[in-house]
Amino acid sequence: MKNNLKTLVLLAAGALAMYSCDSAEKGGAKQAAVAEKEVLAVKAPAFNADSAYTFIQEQVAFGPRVPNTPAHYATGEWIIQQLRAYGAEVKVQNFQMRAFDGKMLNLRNIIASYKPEAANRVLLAAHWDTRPFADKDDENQDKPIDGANDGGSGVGVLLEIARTIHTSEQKPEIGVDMIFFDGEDYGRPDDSKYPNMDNDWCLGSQYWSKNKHTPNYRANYGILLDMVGAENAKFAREGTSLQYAKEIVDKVWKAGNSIGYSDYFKYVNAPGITDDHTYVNAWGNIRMIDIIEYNMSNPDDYFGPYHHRHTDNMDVISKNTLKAVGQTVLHVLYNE
Ligand code: AHN
Ligand code: ZN
Repeated sequence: MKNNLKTLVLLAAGALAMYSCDSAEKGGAKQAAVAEKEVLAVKAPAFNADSAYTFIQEQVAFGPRVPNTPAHYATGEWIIQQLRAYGAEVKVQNFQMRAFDGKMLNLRNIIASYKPEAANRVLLAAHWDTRPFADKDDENQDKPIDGANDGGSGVGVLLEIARTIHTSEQKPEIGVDMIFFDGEDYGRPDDSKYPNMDNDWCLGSQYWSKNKHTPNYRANYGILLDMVGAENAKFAREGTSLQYAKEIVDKVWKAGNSIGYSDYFKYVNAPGITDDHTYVNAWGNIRMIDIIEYNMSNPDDYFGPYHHRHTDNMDVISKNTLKAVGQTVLHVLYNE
């Protein structure tokens, strides 16, 4: 009771203080009500969608980031270099895994940490490889895709969050880790001559979930970003995320809706899918949600019309969507 009272008084004082500042410019009781509400949430620094967009362009300019190619290696070096420039402690996991087609892939998971000493941590993730084929396309199915959205967008948003944490005076209280998973998109095409198999997608997160970058690594929870850049994207509450981490879905959707992105974070439940968060939850024992575009207008395909097609290029990327996702994730980080 005593504490509650103290909190109330502090909130009222804060509201009054903000009211008097505001009133000089705008005035009105409405401002006071808004100010009182805002005292409860920390305002995160602004997410710069122009910069995130440029990070996607830069990735695409390397060429498709297909494992065992020079473009893939060079992109990995570039991601490491960016993260170091933005003040993160960076660890790289080098490993090999066999793909569904028998090829041995040289893969790298890249892990960036802010405040590595903090016990309370949030883990962000995205995959940085691109699909070696365009198996849903009508043409050039055997050629790799640009992966501007599938791969590029998640990395672009994470790099921009890294840049924001580094350049803002204001820092999150919690520690933040970012994992750039490799080998996510080397799954077996549906019509492949190779036999069906389990666990053909998400090779990097499978490896990391069994071989953490530091022994006994813990995070309070994780947020995976996959296909977070397409124009007019809708993010539904994905089934695997709800199964393992419903409170985190609630937290992130509430954050997105509270700061004005209700057009993106929809209160719609979608079927569960296999993505990197599946292995982090099931094998890595860390609850992680997936912010992934859900195609609400096509009951036959979970994913957008560009998915695993050559149309997954810069033309599908929207700065508004990047802003909605990046600002929402920053809001969550800065309110922990
Ligand atoms: C399935 O297609 C079931 N999972 C892969 C999810 C994915 C592909 N994310 C990006 N590309
Ligand atoms: Zn994909």
